[in-house]
Amino acid sequence: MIKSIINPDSLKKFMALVAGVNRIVITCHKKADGDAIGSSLGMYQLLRNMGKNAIVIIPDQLADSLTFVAKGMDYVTFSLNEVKATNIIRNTQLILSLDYNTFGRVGCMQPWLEESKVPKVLIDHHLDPSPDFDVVMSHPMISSTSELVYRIAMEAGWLKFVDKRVASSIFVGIMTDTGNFAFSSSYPEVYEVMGQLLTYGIDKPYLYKQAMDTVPLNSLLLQSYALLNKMTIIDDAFALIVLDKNDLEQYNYKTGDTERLVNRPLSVKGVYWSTFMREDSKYIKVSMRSEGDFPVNTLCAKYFGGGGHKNAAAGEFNGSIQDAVELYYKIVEQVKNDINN
Ligand SMILES: [Mn+2]
Repeated sequence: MIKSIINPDSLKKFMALVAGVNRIVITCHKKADGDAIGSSLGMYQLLRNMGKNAIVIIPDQLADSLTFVAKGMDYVTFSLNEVKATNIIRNTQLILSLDYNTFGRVGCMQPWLEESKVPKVLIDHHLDPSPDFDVVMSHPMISSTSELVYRIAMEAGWLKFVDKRVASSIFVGIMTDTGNFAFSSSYPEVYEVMGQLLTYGIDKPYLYKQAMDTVPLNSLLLQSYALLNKMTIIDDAFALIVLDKNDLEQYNYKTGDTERLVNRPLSVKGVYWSTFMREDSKYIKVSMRSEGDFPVNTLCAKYFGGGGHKNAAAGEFNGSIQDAVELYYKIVEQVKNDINN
């Protein structure tokens, strides 16, 4: 039995909003991951099956590795089609915000969403939802926003509108956000949801292969190079990988090519904190992963203006890659002091 978790009042409000409108915009965070695009497209297809004119707008270009999720479905990329996207936002009757907790996460779309006067609904599993939403369904204990979309469909009585496309999108979101059930999935109900998704005839081996085990050759080579030449391990416990502009150019870097690289050092025995710094065009992108009780979201919030989950977080650094690395070593000293005290 999958228990109801959505606040009944929020669910009722959400259902009333959906019932009262036709045009619905679904948005997710920039650099969409499997859960962001999976939950958005799952919700899109669900609402389409209910006869609603739903549209997904993503802030920036979807990584090649995730385009398979959208097979047979449609979405608009804001950064590539700003006129069309802003027109849709201007004319929508309802905005759904999936897999992010604040409009600061949608990049260039932020002012358009903030200025819109239509009701806004948050469906998310990150901590600390911002108060900018009319309805909030925020569940940090749940594996993924995709799982939440399924639970909302279930609790709203909309399961008759779930089909293979909806189920496949949701499946990809749960699988990717849990690292194929390695983390954030230590409760029975996530498997009950999975079991129900299988009844819609999804192609599990195909979706696994696409989502978890397919990379472009240059990505494989870049990640091999990074581990071999650009990784430092401190005290057998902390790992740092740094890729600068030259490294990225040398391997013809495209968005998504360093996906999951930050996780790799954690497979070394004893390493429980991994940091990856990448010199992007506008800032240094900082990603952190950890194991156990070591909270990387607080580090990313304190030093890199970011946040996330306890074991997976990210932020940005404005300055040179050298300065970012210098700051990292200061954080390491601080962390060591905290551990010793
Ligand atoms: Mn997520």
